[in-house]
Amino acid sequence: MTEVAAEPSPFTLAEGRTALIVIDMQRDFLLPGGFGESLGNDVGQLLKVVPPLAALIAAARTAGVMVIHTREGHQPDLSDCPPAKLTRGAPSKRIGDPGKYGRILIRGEYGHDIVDELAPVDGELVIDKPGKGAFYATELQDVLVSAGITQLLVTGVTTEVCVHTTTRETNDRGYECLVVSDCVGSYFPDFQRIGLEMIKAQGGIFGWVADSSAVIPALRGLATTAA
Ligand code: TIU
Repeated sequence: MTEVAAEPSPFTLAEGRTALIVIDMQRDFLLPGGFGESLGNDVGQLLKVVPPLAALIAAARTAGVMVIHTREGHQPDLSDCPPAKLTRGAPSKRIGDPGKYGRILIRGEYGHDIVDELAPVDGELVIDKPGKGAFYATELQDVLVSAGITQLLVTGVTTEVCVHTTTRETNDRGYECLVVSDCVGSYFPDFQRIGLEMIKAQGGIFGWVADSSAVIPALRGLATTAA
């Protein structure tokens, strides 16, 4: 059975055409002392995403579903960070400042990398992105087209920022997206709830929503079909 009990309607996983995208599960967003906390956020809100997402990633790997990780961050010289992003607001630390886990949101720093529990395995693609959306200034579209991917299971943080931006980008490029509700997280409980409602409203204006307990059995079905 490869059908997911999703909202607003059932979603059928297409064998060989589905990828799992794991957005920005980086120490900079999840751990105290990183970029997320510098913006004034309670980073503890995001940690609950890790256990269900680890289980979902494991199920995808078993099913032979392509797993793609993304990381938001910038070159050490900040040449890919627009001034509008660099100077926005009044954070306790700015992008590029020294932080607890290295320079804030800078590629190659410990804080920029993915948390240990969700570390990519050999052969999995890691897309480094300078923006909130995973398509902007990255190779993602080329990768998906050459792999024949038409559907994305969308996970990661934060629901209303990089998950939403990426889901909207995929929608405009013709992909079908299922956002996995307990595998995305927000610093703001209200934004989490409303962010998910916005995806599935109006007959699924941006896509579908289901939790991992509905997606994992369908992934197992995919593995059985493929065997
Ligand atoms: N601040 C916030 O909620 N998110 C980001 O800045 N980036 C991502 O969502 N990855």
